[in-house]
Amino acid sequence: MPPPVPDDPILAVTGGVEHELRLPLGELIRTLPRVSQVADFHCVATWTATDLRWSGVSFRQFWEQVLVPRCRPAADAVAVIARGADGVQAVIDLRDALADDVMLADELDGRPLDGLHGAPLRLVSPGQYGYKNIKHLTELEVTRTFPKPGRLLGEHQRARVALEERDPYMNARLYRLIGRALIPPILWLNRRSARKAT
Ligand SMILES: Nc1nc2c(c(=O)[nH]1)N[C@H]1C(S)=C(S)[C@@H](COP(=O)(O)O)O[C@H]1N2
Ligand SMILES: [Mo]
Repeated sequence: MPPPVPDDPILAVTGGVEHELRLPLGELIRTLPRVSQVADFHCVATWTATDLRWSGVSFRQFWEQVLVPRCRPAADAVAVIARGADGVQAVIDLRDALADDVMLADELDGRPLDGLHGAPLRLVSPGQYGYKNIKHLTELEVTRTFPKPGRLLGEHQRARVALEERDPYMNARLYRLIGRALIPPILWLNRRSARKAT
């Protein structure tokens, strides 16, 4: 179940900053120029959604025009931990977060994001696997070190699709084989729950 969207959603900036910030999403969206892009989306478990039109604001513009002047992040900051309202989080290396195509998106295919795909705001980083694209984004924690990834299905520090950085420890080809083998049972479970819901 997607987490409920509060009446006055905010994006908090915490951690390695001089001033923490709780920014209402309305203000975030009004402050920065609107951008959009069409991109493919790759889940690490091997499925891909093609030609998605995202719109919102650029993460780099948010960083440069809002976060840096208002929060003053530590000079040695290396990453942000993006957190969703459902408690799911991902570490985004600043080298990836500040790429041209990383967005804070509030619309998908011309409509406001729905609960399934991350309402009200989502981090979109098409160059990285889906698990870095945090939905229901509520907090960005600035960090000065990289947390150690978990051993089982751990989070790769970069998770760049082009380099097939699926997992910090497991060989990418083995990961891909396991992911593909799991598609049929997952489809079956999906269809079964869709049937039950109707
Ligand atoms: N908040 C939150 N964000 C999340 C997830 C999640 O469970 N919670 N799952 C991640 C994973 S693994 C993938 S592949 C994508 C799936 O995006 P979709 O649900 O829009 O297809 O969301 C990512 N972002
Ligand atoms: Mo995923």
